[in-house]
Amino acid sequence: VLRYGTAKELVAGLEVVLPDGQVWSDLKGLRKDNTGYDLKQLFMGAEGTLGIISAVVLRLQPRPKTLLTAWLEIGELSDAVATLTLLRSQLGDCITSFEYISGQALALVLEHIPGTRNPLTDTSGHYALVELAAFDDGGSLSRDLQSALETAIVNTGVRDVVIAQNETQRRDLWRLRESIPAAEKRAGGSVKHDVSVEIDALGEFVDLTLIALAAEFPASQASVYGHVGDGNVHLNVLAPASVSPQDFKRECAVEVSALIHSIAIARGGSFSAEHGVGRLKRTLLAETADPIALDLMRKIKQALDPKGLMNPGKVI
Ligand code: LAC
Ligand code: ZN
Repeated sequence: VLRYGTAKELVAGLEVVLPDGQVWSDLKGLRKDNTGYDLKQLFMGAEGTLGIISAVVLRLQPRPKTLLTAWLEIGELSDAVATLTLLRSQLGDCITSFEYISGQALALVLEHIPGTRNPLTDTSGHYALVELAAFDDGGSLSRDLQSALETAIVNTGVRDVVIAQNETQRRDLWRLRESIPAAEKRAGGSVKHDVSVEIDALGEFVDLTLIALAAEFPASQASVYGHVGDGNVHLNVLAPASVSPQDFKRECAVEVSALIHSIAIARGGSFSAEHGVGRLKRTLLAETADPIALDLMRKIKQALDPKGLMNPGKVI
């Protein structure tokens, strides 16, 4: 997303089977086309409630030749945002990933995922995984990255850096990030969230939410990680050590989510940055969406699927 845009931005054409059986097709793949409404955007993210997508034209990008991957220890989450801003100003748009990993999330991975190893010494800090793409052997980008990281150590709270020296090390770093959902599951499961706020507000939002969580649900554990470059974090909440994960989820999931979503929404954020609405968040959408937006969505649903055939009970 950081470099190439969201999936929605990378779709250049769609073919859709409509609820009445007609097939709407626009697979020309034009980069520019301002002839009327952008119909394809209606069907993306509609979760199958307006039609069934049966073909897609994707905008492709050349595959980079070299990937440079670094694991950073930072002082706090807002340092991740500042560091990303700094790296972008020095390195441009070659940054393809910038993921945040809280110490708690890392500790879960190291405890529950066999074969994982901490690249640094402890798990008490905050971490970021950065990846850059080059279209040559990466020699000059590597030098630029090192100098940018030196600036980041002085200016934006970076405390320590590990740079992958080969593909195995690169995969090992990514595994630490990508195993977090599996580690949470092995720890008994979590109450999951997928929130986004305006990127500069991300650090403050997470700090505030963690304070509110600690006050309302003492000793609950937060596993925070995600796509800092997109302003999107997963703020997942695990049971206190003294409570069984099943009991915690049964008794507290609704209130925990209400708390986190209310803080995100109050800050102009989203309660579903990437995973959609489905059944779970349908009521939340109805309760919190802008009334004009909701009215438009209902009219579109009614116009395209008056019999309510498509994926009933989802989204709207
Ligand atoms: C992730 C999934 C949960 O970021 O969105 O790992
Ligand atoms: Zn995610």
